[in-house]
Amino acid sequence: MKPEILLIEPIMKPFDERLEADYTVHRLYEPSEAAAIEAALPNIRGVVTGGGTGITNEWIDKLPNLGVVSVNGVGTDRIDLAHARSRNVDVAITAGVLTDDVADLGISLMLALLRHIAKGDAYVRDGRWGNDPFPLATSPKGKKLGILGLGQIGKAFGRRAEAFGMSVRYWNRSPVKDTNWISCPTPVALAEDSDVLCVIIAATAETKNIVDAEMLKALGPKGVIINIARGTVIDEDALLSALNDGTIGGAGLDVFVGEPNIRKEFFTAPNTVLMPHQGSATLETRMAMGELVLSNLAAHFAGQKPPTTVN
Ligand code: 8YV
Repeated sequence: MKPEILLIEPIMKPFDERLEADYTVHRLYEPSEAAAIEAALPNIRGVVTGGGTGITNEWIDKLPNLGVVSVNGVGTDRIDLAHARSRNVDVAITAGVLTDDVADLGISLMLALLRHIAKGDAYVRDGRWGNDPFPLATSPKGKKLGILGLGQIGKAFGRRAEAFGMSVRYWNRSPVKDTNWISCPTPVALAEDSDVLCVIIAATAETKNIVDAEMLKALGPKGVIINIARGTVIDEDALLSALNDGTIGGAGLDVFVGEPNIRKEFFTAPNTVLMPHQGSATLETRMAMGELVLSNLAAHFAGQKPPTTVN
């Protein structure tokens, strides 16, 4: 008998096929499977989900024999890790394999903002070249980068920024030992000392809206903010006001509250570059993530602890 698992959001075809080969797969996103899933609840022993989707406590509690949640991502903000532990459920993530691509996307957003890439693209396509002036851009060289949340991705962003001639400082909730970069005492102090602020802090109850009106004011009218973490770590009301009234110079955003139904005000906010949550979305990284999702699941069903369990 193949073990039964619940797939909460679609996964790339090659991994879907391999799941299908090794497990009985129930697809929560397929309305036609709802009745079969209700009947199978006691048999489901594993869950596969995405970092942005997670799983609710209600669903964890509906699955009495659940032992593992294998997350296709590193964010666990949509999973109550303590609750999962209390039910003896291991939650495993795709640690390590997406670091470089997420950092690359953050750098892309930074350069796109500083060098007016999106504006330039529209300017050429609109036939304005030769008719209207185009604004001078800002060089990253010699500028100060602030990193809010110095985990693996923050460090990868910082190393890349140094290659562009930027100096790096950060704020982190706990002390970071293996770095020579300057540690700022508070998030506001970090923003005050940054030309570019990269937000890559884990989304938790404590970090909700950590980037608030005060931080944005401290970043200032020439400062730009990059968010490659989660929408919830920025107060979006404060961000939209700060963009519209020139409190800050611009924003490069890959993540938003309520994705994909984001606030329409972002469409018209000045000096913004928007991406549809694509940090880890390269073929290479998504293949590596899929492998890790499957190997974490396989480890559990082989009676081992999934290697990248986080709870
Ligand atoms: C994915 C992510 O887009 O790792 C994360 O937490 O947000 C991204 O890598 C997401 O997990 C897909 O659901």
